[in-house]
Amino acid sequence: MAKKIWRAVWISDVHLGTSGCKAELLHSFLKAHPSEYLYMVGDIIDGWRLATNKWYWPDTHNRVVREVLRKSGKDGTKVYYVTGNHDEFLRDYIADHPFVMGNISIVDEVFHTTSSGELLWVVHGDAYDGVTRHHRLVTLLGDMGYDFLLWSNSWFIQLRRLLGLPYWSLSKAIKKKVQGAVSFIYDFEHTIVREALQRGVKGVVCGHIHHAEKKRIDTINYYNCGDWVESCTALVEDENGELQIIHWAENQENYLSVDRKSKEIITVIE
Ligand SMILES: [Mn+2]
Repeated sequence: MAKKIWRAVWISDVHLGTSGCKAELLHSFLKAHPSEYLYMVGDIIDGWRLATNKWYWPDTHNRVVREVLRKSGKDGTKVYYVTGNHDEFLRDYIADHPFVMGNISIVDEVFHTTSSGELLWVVHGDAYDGVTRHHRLVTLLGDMGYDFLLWSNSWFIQLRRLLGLPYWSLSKAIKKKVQGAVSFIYDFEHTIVREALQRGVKGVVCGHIHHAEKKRIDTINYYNCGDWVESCTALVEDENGELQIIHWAENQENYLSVDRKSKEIITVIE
């Protein structure tokens, strides 16, 4: 039986070049979802890491790149690489005109028409969060990881005890952070929807906040691709123009082999 060809596939926040990237799962997802259009909605290659000399590039990351190139060639998939804040180095190359090489285009934003005729605005979204743009250091620190936070916290608690200071709860601090994240997500979604309304589109597809979503806000269909650092989610459009979220890590045989230690505590604002 021939494989189903999806009309469009959207992925974002892959962060190739970091150890957190679930490249093997992404590779198997891409292989299983041939499509007419493939939108890579920003933060695909993590250029911030490149700049910090902590560059990490195993063969699994090459396989993802090769699979995308193979699709654009053999399958004839139209590939759009939409720039994000972690791959902002690409924005310099396309400042004057979009970069086009065969079926691959690098753009800051792009419009997609679903097979049911809905016009969607496709953009990474970092320009609309109001936090990350000014807190690059915070997100870089976030990469240092949850384990480190726990480790340093135990030292911190001992130090406080030595100094006769009252106990300081890590879990309380995290809860506070999560509450902050909820309002951060709310602000992001409503800001980008306002922008979408101004553009006269029916919906917006974005990424950036690592939180897959499909919902209606005002009159706009809001879609977020999620990420391939933690949730391993993507958006797909079927032949009727219906978009759905795919949770690829769930029910995958190789799920347990995936390194789950690399959870990033501040991943939500990346
Ligand atoms: Mn981003």
